[in-house]
Amino acid sequence: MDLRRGLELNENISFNIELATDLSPATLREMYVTMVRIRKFEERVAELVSKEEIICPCHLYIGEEAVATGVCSALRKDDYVFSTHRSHGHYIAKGGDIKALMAELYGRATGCSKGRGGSMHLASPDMGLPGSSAIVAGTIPLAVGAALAFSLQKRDSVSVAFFW
Ligand SMILES: Cc1ncc(C[n+]2csc(CCOP(=O)(O)OP(=O)(O)O)c2C)c(N)n1
Repeated sequence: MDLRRGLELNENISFNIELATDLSPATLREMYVTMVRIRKFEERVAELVSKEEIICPCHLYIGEEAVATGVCSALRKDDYVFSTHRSHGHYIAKGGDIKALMAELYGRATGCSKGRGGSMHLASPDMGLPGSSAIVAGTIPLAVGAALAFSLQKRDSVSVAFFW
């Protein structure tokens, strides 16, 4: 696929695609494992939804694993991410507990949101995922608010809004 197609007429747009060559083999392997972990989890969820074992609405993250993995691999535990209606991958990449995630999809009290949130309202505050919002673009003001709080606290944490 030609990624430049459609943009050729705009002379002001230039492309500077750099490979992340400074990442160590161990880091790359860890990132690959995270992507596979997300994919396997999602495939299992798809099966369970089709069998109506899981009845909460689920939006899968298949095909987007690299986005969450790449972003979260550059973050620390005390950095925040705010996630969307398609939040399983963000939760896993940020280091959330997978059993607590599955329990949440089953609506169990042991779920990461105590079984009250479901797929679209995952949270793992200890891992830097304060919450998820199914309101389109709703993560942007949340992340900006957290960034303002970090700034006022003179804390060097980063706040990320996933919004698609
Ligand atoms: C403010 C708002 N308007 C409408 C909706 C209904 N809605 C839920 S998902 C969605 C589409 C979101 O598209 P995109 O952000 O591209 O995510 P995708 O599901 O396609 O990955 C819409 C319009 C919503 N959740 N919030």
